[in-house]
Amino acid sequence: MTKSTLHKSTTSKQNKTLLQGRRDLLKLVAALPLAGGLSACASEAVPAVPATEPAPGKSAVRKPIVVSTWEHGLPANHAAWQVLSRGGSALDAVEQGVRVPEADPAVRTVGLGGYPDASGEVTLDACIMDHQLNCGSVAGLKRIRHPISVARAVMEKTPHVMLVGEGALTFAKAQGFVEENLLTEQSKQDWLTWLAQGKAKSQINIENHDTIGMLALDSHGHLAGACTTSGAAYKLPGRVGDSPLIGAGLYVDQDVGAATATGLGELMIKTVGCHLVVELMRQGMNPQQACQRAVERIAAKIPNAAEAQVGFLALSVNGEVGAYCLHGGFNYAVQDASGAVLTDAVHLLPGVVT
Ligand code: SD4
Repeated sequence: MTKSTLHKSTTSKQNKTLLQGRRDLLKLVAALPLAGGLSACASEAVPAVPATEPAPGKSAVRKPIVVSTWEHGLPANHAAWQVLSRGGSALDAVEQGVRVPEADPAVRTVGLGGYPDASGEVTLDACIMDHQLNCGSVAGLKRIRHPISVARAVMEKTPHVMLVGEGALTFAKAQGFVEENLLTEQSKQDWLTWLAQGKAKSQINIENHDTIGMLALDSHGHLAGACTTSGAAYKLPGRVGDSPLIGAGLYVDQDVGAATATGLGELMIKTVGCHLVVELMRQGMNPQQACQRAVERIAAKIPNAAEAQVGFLALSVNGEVGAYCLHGGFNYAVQDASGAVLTDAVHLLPGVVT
């Protein structure tokens, strides 16, 4: 990273306070009639849609550039930037970038060391997409550290888009990927604690998500995206989230731009969220406006959406960036020739939660 400007929003002490605040907030929001309550909050919290960049076609293209969800997007972007800054492809950049958190056991929501499902098995979901609608995906993949690279192999070496479960593992091994245990001691202990607590949290909630979604625009003007996760902590075995689903957790259209998502996958699946963001951009919205509109759609149409977190991140074909989330606390990393920045996304509901 040649230059790094990090804007960190919270300390861990603040986080604890905010967590309590989040719980209070959720109780409050749960008590509101959904449509009226959320739109009332929205109008207070977000007086106007801020356009972070000029409208498409009105400025020079900002490239190369790479953007990622969450703070672990910073080192991931750094790896992607090594590819982009040397004239490499967006596709190579996003694959190399997201392999960083996949291999990091400290990132508890992606790859090695990720939270397991309810049976104690780490199962991974990932997808990748290029500027020509080529895409590949794996879901419920066990014992392989880099599902994103398996997804790329599905894209490039099979006539299919998606492989799941045992078939995905068999394919990965045939491609030379090595099986290994992905359940670290820390993840195992946390899982045992969860079991001992009577499975208090059987679904994703605001504390246990942090998928990495990455979008890149290379020096040739090509877009690509990648998304990879261990999914909702302690999910039902067999549960698949949005992250490996083209259109839900990731979408790329070279005519318009790209989008990726984080949060409770069921909400993105129900709205085909990332495809929605890209289509809104096609209709003329900038990435920021499109992400906001997609979150508003989820909040307005899905009962109890406010009990979960949802965040979208988008990149236009001109290199404009936008992000928006339901609850404050979602941040995203941007890297271009001017340096690396971590930014808090604008949110629909009042308050910040982490
Ligand atoms: C899923 N969207 O499986 C993923 C989880 C996630 O940050 O963490 N997102 O639903």
